[in-house]
Amino acid sequence: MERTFIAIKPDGVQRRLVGEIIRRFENKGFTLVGLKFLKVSRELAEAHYDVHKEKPFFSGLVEFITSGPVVAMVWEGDGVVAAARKLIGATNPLVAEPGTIRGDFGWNIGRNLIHGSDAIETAQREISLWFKDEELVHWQPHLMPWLHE
Ligand code: DAT
Ligand code: MG
Repeated sequence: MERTFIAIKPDGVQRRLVGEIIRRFENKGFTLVGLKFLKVSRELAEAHYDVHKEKPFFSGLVEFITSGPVVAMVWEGDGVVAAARKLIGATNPLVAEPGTIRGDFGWNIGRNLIHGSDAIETAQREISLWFKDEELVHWQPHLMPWLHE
C-alpha cells in the first residue's frame, strides 16, 4: 500500500492546528501508520531539505523547521502521495485554494504549516529518514470495507 510522509511544521504546532490537520487526513479515509512529536536536529533538517540546499531560502528553512517541535507522520492509502498534496494545497498559501490546509490557514510561503512528500520515491526516502521500520505500525483498519470497494 502507498505511503507518504507528512510533517506539521513548528507554526502548525504553535498555532494549535495539530488536531485540525490530523482530522482532515482521518476524515479523508487515510490510515495513520506512524506518528511522533519531536524537535528536529539540524542534521535531520538539512538531510530532509537536501534538494533545496542551493536555494536562497535554505538556511531560513532549516532555522525554521528546527525552531520548535514538529509532528511527523506516515499515512497510508491508495494514491495517498498525490492526494495528500491536494489536501495540503500549493506551496504558497496565498495561491493555495480555499479548502486546502495552506489555503485555509496560511498566507506566507515561509510559514506554510505542513510538509508532504511530492512523489512516491521522495516519500520512501523521507519515511526512512524520519522513521525506523519498527516505529511504523501495521494494523487492520476495520473501516476499510466502507472506504474501499
Ligand atoms: P512544498 O513544501 O510545497 O513541497 P518546496 O519543496 O518547493 O515546497 O519547498 C519546501 C519549503 O521551502 C516550502 O514548503 C516552503 C519553503 N519555500 C519554498 N519556496 C520558498 C520561497 N520562494 N521563499 C521562502 N520559502 C520557500
Ligand atoms: Mg517539497
